[in-house]
Amino acid sequence: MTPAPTPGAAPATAQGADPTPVHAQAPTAAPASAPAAAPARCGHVAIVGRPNVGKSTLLNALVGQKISITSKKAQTTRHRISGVRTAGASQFIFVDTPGFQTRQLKALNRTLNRTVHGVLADVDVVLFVCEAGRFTLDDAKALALLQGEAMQATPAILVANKLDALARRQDVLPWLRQMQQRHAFAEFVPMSARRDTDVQRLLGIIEPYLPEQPWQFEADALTDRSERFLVAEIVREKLFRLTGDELPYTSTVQVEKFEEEGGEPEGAAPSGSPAPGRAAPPPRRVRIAAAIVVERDAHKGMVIGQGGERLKRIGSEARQELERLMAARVFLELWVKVRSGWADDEEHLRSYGYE
Ligand SMILES: Nc1nc2c(ncn2[C@@H]2O[C@H](COP(=O)(O)OP(=O)(O)OP(=O)(O)O)[C@@H](O)[C@H]2O)c(=O)[nH]1
Ligand SMILES: [Mg+2]
Repeated sequence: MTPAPTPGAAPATAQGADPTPVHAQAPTAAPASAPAAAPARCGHVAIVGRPNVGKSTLLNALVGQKISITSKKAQTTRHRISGVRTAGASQFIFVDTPGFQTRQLKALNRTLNRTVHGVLADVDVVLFVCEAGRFTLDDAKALALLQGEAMQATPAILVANKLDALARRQDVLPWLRQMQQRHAFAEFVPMSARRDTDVQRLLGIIEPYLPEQPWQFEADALTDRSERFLVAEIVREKLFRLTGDELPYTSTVQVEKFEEEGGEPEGAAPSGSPAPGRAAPPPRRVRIAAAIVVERDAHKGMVIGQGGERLKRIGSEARQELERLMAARVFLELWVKVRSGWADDEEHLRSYGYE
């Protein structure tokens, strides 16, 4: 791991990360430096598992702000994204990963798996997420990742998620005993990423596994990714949520323009309420243009919808969410572009930001 600056210092730019990390909108009351009593802790916590078990939902809950997109469909997350939570003297750097792919091995899926492997190589603790009471062949393949030699020394915590959806709660104990046989997990946490008390309890369970070392991000940092990256992700989320099953696998989003009109520069922490006696700064305005890239002409029609209705709705939902996240007035222009074979072409994948 790279040497870290002292708590409160400027954030280190993680390898491959965007240069302008997003910060909490209202800086928390957390101290600029860790209290002297407790030693500063800081560590990377990977969140891994098969697709659709709730990894991104969990990341957002742990961070306390939505930074990673989620949907009912598998293969929602396609990039490594870090979410930062600083509480007391401890800084948690959670790393969300794409669901480990075990089926079609297109270039895109190989890329997703490479991302998972890359993350695991350099973390202090792993959250292995599955659905409480269920353990499928795909879970087993994802778990095998933790059983390679390189991972032997890294503690792994079993997160048995979606406990709220389990019909017979009494089944969870015998199931946990079976899980104990499958891997030497350091902790077993049956929970729901949708319940705040469960999420807070999980934070407490993870904390002792963070090494004692200075923080790597400022106390109010939320993610290592830039607003520009989050724009592409949020548009992709609306696309996933508002279109049929086939589309997600064959589409991606490319931000072609991101321009500030006055106000604060890109990446600056949005300001809270102005100091008494001072005029409020002019509202921040951001002009964004993004292309939805699909593989076939037929898909283009699916995205645009009857009379352009669907594209309009994708744009309007994305814009509303971006305005909240960026505390800005957002002008979002979207269009659809056909690039056949992009998901099976390593060159294209790189140009769209896949690692
Ligand atoms: N009932 C219930 N549903 C949940 C819970 N956590 C997540 N979900 C739902 O599970 C679905 C998948 O969630 P995601 O967070 O996108 O899953 P993921 O593991 O990140 O998926 P990929 O990125 O595709 O690998 C979404 O519809 C979530 O709302 C939970 O605790 N209970
Ligand atoms: Mg995800």
